[in-house]
Amino acid sequence: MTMTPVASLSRRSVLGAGAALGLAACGDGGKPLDRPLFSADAHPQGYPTVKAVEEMARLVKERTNGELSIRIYAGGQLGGESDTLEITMFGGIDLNRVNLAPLNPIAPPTLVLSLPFLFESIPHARRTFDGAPGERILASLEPRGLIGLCFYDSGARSFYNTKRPIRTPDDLAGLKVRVQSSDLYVAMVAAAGGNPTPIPLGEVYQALVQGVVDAAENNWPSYETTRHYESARYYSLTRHVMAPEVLVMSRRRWEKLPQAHRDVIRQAAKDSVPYMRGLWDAREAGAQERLLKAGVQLNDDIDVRAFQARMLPVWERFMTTPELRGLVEEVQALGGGNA
Ligand code: GTR
Repeated sequence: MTMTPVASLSRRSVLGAGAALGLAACGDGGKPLDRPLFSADAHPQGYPTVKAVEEMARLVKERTNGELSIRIYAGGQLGGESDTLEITMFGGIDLNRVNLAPLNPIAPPTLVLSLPFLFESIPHARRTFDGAPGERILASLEPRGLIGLCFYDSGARSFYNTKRPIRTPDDLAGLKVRVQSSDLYVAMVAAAGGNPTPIPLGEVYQALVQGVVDAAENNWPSYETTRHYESARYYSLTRHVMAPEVLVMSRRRWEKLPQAHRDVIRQAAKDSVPYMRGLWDAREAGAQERLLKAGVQLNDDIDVRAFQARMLPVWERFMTTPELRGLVEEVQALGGGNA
């Protein structure tokens, strides 16, 4: 199954969101725009990613003496992540907090951190995001029109569904599984035994209720916020992907900023990361506790080896260049121990 190439997506969404943001008079005239930076997030107010960008906005305002400010459009107001990313590349949205998955078709190095069962633990993932591989992956976005500012935590993604606990790949057989807009996720779910269906996050609740899909996969906080647990009660701790969230900026907008403002933005983004981690850890633990009380059926008896064995061809299919394989090795070298 092939995904829609980002470049061929309809411009309707781009123009629609541009109009919503009042961008008609804000072309590429070369003059700095006298307005806040617009920032998109699929998650609602109060979610750790939104709060992290609020914190970054506070720092940016303070450190530029109010010359730069950021206005956040949360809750997917500006569209799904693939669409808003396209708009960001065009320059219609300035900042965008997305998961790594919709960047997979745009910048191949992002595939590395999305590989199933790449990380041994969350500390391993964090060392990678903070270290040299993370920096290189963020930098790989620049030729694609995006400035990679920082990674935010996203915990581990696990499968949940409306039918049964998932212990082995055989339990996924016959289930229609919603995935994000990434060929890697499509291949991963197919290899794990399910039938992958790419759907934007905002449409998944309805798709689960109506039986258009039987399953999805996500971390605890997203599973709670989206209320997917109301119909998909079986959460199985496969922890198959630990890919991070990313904050990107439109390169078009970036290039219009004076160097001093660019430095402030980069630093403020980095400074919001530890703040976000604190929020994330608390939110993840809280979400799990609340969901179990709400009747979610947790299964943590997972045949991890059986899932891992099925992922080998997926790794081979996507890690096609020496650059990508080199990055994988660098990430693996950061493993070992949970400290
Ligand atoms: C969440 C992530 C979102 C979005 C969502 C999804 O974990 O924070 O950015 O990617 O998953 O599955 O669409």
